[in-house]
Amino acid sequence: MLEYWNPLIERMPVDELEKMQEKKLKHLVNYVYQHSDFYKKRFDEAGVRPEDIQTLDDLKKLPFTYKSDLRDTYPTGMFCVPNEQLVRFHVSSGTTGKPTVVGYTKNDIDGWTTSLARAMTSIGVGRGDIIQIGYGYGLFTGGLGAHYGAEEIGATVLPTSSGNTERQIELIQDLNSSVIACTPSYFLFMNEVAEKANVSIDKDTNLRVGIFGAEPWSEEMRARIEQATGIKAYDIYGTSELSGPLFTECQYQDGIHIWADQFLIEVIDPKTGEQLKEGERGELVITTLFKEALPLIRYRIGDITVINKEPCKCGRTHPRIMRVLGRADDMLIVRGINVFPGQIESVLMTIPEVGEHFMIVVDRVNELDVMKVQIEMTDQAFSDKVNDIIDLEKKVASALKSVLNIAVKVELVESGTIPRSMGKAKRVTDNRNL
Ligand code: DLL
Repeated sequence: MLEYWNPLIERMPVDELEKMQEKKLKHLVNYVYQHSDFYKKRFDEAGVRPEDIQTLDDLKKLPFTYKSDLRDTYPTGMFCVPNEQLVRFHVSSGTTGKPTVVGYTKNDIDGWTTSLARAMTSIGVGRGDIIQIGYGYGLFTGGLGAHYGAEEIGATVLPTSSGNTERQIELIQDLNSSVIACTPSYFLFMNEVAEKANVSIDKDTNLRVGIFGAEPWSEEMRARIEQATGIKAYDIYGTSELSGPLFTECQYQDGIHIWADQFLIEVIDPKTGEQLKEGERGELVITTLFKEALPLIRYRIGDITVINKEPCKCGRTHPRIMRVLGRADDMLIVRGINVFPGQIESVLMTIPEVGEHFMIVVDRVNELDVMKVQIEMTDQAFSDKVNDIIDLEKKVASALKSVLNIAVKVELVESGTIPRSMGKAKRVTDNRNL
């Protein structure tokens, strides 16, 4: 049965939704102009005044904001409210530079929670479900974000956080968890640990839904997960700058619904900054329509996706984004050819002998880029015969070449050799920048 958290909003006719967006956008530009020196300066430099923004079409007159702006104004230079109005901070790990700090007012937390309550309801999760949250709790937004959404819909939360994998399996069994929320790579690892302990997620547990995100993953990986564990695997997307985890697919698993009353989305050509048409692949840009502490105007997240405004079979009228391929800066350029790690995953997951864990290693040898993919075989496919191994390496290399248009060296490694992840998986070792 189809359920909605707020049917009036979720099924609102598109023209009404757009009117609402227009009103909120006008309010937003005035608000940031008055409350943030950062935005005032940025608007002034671009020669835009709040009154220039009257329609949604005027959005393109506004200057972009970037992750580097958050870093340059570290920690709170872009905030529009004084610290005493904040109820929480989250801080990014800063693995690729200075960390970014996001502050939340009470209303910001409520808006975030509402977004997730709608999302979780749209995948048929609600009261009576036991949601085990295996995203990290703490400065990372995954744990607490999912937690608030799950409590809002009346589900029971089991806040395991990430790690302690044997105990996660025990609790799935002992407390009858019906939903698991964690990164897809961590769930694969959990399944591996369960199998070693002779526990079948499919037969020995009540798990029926997975809420997987925080990292790119492919349709082919979804097929593998669903087939191996008997659960329905849903994609969840969000970023810490926008709040944290925010949006999921609905039960039709056909794109991620972005709540248009809360966020305005565009897809642009990353080189020219021009808006692209619906259906064209480009860089996602989001404007927040409800946030008070850290509103973002035309924020260039850097994720590559496609917008789909077709009405969804579920009856929701809000636009969808199709599976996120990753950030533009996750893209590898190997001998001048663009390669997303997700493309490699898609190819590997169609080859039955290949297991779910892999590592892409890029080196520069004699001034030439060389890409190697290390993969583990599935236990069923494991063979001691050298010829079988060579044949499989050739098969995988040729499948990768036909999609990527570049020669890839394939190396089969022993099961368990590739590091497992309990959070975001690290799939690439690029030795060229060392
Ligand atoms: O990863 C928030 C989150 C937590 C989302 C739990 C979903 C579940 P950040 O650490 O700021 O926030 O990382 C955000 O991760 O820009 C994407 O590049 C990537 N990402 C997140 N979800 C997906 C997804 C959280 N479903 C960055 N598919 C984003 C592809 C994703 N990439």
